[in-house]
Amino acid sequence: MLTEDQVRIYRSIACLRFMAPLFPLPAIIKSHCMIRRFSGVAILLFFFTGFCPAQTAAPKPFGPVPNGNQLHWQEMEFYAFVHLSVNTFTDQEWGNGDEDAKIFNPDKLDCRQWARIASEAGMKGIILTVKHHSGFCLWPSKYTEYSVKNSPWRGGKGDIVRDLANACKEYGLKLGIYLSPWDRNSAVYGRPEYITYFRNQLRELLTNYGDIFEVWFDGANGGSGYYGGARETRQIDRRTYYDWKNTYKLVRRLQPKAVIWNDGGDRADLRWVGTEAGNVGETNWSLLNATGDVPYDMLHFGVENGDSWVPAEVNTSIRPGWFYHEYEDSRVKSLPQLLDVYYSSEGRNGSLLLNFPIDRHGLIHETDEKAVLEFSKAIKAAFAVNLAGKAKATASNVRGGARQFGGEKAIDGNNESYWATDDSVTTASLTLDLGAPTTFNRFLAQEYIRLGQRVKAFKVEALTGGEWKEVTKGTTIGYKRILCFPAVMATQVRFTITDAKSCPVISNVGIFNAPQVLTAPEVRRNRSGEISIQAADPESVIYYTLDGNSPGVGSKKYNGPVASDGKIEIRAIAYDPETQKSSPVSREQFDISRKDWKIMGTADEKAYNLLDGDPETAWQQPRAGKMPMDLVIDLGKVQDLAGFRYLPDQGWPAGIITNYELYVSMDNSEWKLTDGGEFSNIRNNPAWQIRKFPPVQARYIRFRAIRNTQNNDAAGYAEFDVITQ
Ligand code: FUL
Repeated sequence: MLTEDQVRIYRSIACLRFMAPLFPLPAIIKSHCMIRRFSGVAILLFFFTGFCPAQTAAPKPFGPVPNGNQLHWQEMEFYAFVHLSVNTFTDQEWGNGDEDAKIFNPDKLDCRQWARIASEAGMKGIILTVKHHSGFCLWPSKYTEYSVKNSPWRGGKGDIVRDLANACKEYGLKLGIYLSPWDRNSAVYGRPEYITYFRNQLRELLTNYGDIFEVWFDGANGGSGYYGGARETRQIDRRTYYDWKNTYKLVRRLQPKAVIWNDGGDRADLRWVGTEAGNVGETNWSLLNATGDVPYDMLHFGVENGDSWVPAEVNTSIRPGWFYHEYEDSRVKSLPQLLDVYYSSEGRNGSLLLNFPIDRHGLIHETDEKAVLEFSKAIKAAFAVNLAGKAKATASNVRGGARQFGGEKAIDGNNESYWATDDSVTTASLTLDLGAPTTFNRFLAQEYIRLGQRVKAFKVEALTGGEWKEVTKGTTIGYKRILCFPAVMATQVRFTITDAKSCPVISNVGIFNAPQVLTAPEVRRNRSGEISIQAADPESVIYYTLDGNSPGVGSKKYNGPVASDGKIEIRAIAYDPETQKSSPVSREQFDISRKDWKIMGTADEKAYNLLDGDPETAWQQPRAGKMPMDLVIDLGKVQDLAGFRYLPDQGWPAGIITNYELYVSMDNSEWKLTDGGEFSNIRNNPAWQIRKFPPVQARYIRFRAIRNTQNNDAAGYAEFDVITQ
C-alpha cells in the first residue's frame, strides 16, 4: 500500500505527463523513498534543473481531421458495389421507369454468393443499389408498388436487402445502400412530395436492416423519364430540391455510425473523385472546402488548404458497364487493369469501391469472380512481407528525443504508434538499415491521419554500391500511399519528407518486393508497320521471335518498337529475371502492311482508327446513311486476297455488324460479291471475326454492313484487315 504522502507525490510527478513513460510507478516510488528525507525544495530543484528531459507531448492535430466514422470507413479500404435492377433484364444502364416489374426475375439470386466472393476477395462490405434511377425497389417498400413485391421473383415475397443484410452478417461484412435520389418512375418526382417519399424510403432502409455503414446519394439526373405516365423531362434545382441538410440529419439520427457519400456540391462525409475510371489524383488531399462549387480538379486532387475533411472514394466497375450485359462477358478487367486501379486508388489515399454487375440469374458472373480473386491474390502476394519490418530505423529528428515517437514506431506493425518530429521540423528522414542487400519494388507510407494530413512531398533513396540513389518520389501521403518502381537492390533505404504543412507524423512505412505479373504480353502493329510489345508488368523483360520459333531467354530482347513490312508472325514472352519465370507465349500474325491503304468516300481522319492497330480506337460511320452501309478501301495495289478480319467497336455496343457482304474490285467500278453471311454471337462476344474465302485478286474491297445488333443504321469498326494468300 502506498501512503497518502507517496500517492500525492506520485501524482504531482505524474502530472508532468512526460515522466510517466520514462519512470514507471515502482521506480518512482522507490526513488521517492530514497529522497523522502529531502526537503520539497530539493525535489523541485531535481525536476526543474538540467535533469528535466525535453517536452514530449504528442503533436497537436493540424487542420481538419477525420471523425470517428470517417476513420473506420478509411480503414475498410476495399469494398464491393453491386448493381442490379430492372435494367439488368433490358440490357440498359439506366432504366426509364416504365419497365414492367414482371421482367425482374433472377432465377438463382443468391446474396450469399455475392458475400462469399466479396469476403474471399478481402473486401470489407457491400453497397447495394437498392433503388437505381428507374425507381424500381429491391425491397418491398410500402411506399410504392414498383418493387420486387410485384415481380415474379419469389412470388413477390422476396426482399433482396434483407437477404443481403443476412449474408453480410454471415460473412462478417458491412452493408451499405445506394438510394438514387433521381426516380424516373415516381409520378411526384420534381415536386416537394417526392422528398417526403424519398425520406420515407430512407427511413425504411435505415431502420429495418441493422447497421448501415455507408449511404450513397448519386447525383446523376438525366431529366427525362416515365414519371407515373407523364413521360416528360423534369428539371430540378440540384442546390435546393433535395434539402440535403435535413436528409443528412435523418441519416445521422437513424444510423449514427454511417458515412454519407454525395457527389454534388452538398458536402457529406466522402467525395467522388470526378471519374468512374478507377483512379484519383497522385496528389490527393482528403480535404475540401465546406462551401462552394467542387469542379473536377477539387474532386480529383482534393483541396490542399480545404477547411473540411472529405476523403476520396474511388468507384469503378469490374466491367465497362455498371449493370450486367452479356456482351461484356469478354470485357472484364484484366489483372493488370485491376492492379492499376488498386495502385491508383488505395495506393493514392483513396478507398476502392469495386462494382460487380449482377447477372440475370442474380449472381456475380464466374468471369468476374475469377478476376477479383486473382486480383486479391496478387495484392496479398505483393504485400505479404514488409522487408522493412526488421530493419534498424534511424530518424534525423525525433520529437523531444522521446522513444515513443522514435523512427522504429513507423515499422513496428502498429498503426496506432508513430514516428513524429519536433513541431519546428517539417523536413526529416528515416533511414532503414536492412542488414543485407534486399530487392524491392514497392514503397508504402501512412500518415497518422487522426492528427491531420500533413506531408506535401517526399522521396525515397536506396543505398546501392555505397551510393545513395533516388528511387522514387511522391507528393501527398495521407492514410496510405504506395509507389511502384523497377526493382532495386539495396542495403539501406532512406525515406525523406521534403515538405510538410506541419511536423510529419508517420504511422507506417513498408518496402515490398511484389512478384511480377506474368501474363502473355500484348502485341500490336500500327499502320506504318511498327510492332510494339507490352508486358503487364513494366519490370518484365520481353523476348520475341519473328521466325515462328518459340521465344526464350536466348531470343531477341525487346527494347522498343520493331519496324516491319508485309506478312509477319511474332511470338513473345514476358520474363522475370529474378524468379526466372516466363509468361505464356503470345502469338500474333500480321498480314500485308496497311500503310498505303486509303479509306474511300470520307474525309474523316478518324476513319483511319480502323487501320491503326489499336483496338481501343474506333470509327463510327456517320449516321446520315441507311443500312446497308459500305466501307470501301483502296489497298494501294493488287493483292491476292483470301479472307478478312473485322473487330467491332470495343467501346460501346453501337454499330456491331452482325450480317455482311464482302465485294472486291480491280478498278473501283466493277464489283464482285466474294463472301457474305453472319457473325454469330458477336453481340455477346465482340471479338475479332475472321472469314476466309477462295483466293481472288483485287485492289479494292467493299465491306457492306447489312444489319447490326441494334437493328439501326450504325456501323462501327475498331479494326479491319485482310488475309492474303
Ligand atoms: C452513376 C450512375 O448514373 C450509374 O448508373 C452508376 O450507378 C454509378 C455508380 O453512378 O452516376
